Amino acid sequence: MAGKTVITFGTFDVFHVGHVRVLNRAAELGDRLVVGVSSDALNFAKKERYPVFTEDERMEIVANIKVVDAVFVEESLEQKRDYVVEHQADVLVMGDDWSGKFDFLTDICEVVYLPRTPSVSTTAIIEHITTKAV
Ligand code: C2G
Repeated sequence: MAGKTVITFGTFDVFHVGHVRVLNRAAELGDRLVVGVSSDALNFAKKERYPVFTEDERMEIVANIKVVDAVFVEESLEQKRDYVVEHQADVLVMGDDWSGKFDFLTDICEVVYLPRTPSVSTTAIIEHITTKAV
C-alpha cells in the first residue's frame, strides 16, 4: 500500500476535544489513519462498566471524524501486534498515558506517544454531568 499508515486505539467514549486532538495529531504522522475502537466487552472486562455509548455508536462517531480513514473493533488489548500487521501500519500512536506500554512493537512499526490534552477526560465529563446536572 502506498504511503504511510498510522494506527491508533481507544475507547473514545463521550467523544471530546482530547480525542479529536489526538486523532488530528496522529493523522499528521502519515497518509492514512486507521482507528481501533475498543469493544464494549473489552471495556467491561477492564473497568467493570460499559461505556456510555455502544461500540457501534463510538465507531460511527470516530469514522466520521475528518482525518479518520477506517475504523475497526479492538477486541483485545493483547492483539496489538496482529492489528498492526493486519492493517499494515507503519506507525502506532497512543496518548502518553500509555507511555512505554507498546515499545515491544518497535520491531514492526514506529511507536509514538503524544502528550494528552490536559484537564479533559470522559470520567470528568460524566462526573460533571451527574453532580452538576439539575
Ligand atoms: N486522550 C488524549 N487526551 C485526553 C484524553 C484522551 O490525548 N485528555 C487520548 C488517549 O491518550 C488515547 C485516546 O485519546 O490515545 C483515546 O482515549 P481513551 O478513549 O481514554 O482510550 P483508552 O481507554 O485509553 O484506550 O488499546 C487501548 C484501548 O483501546 C483503551
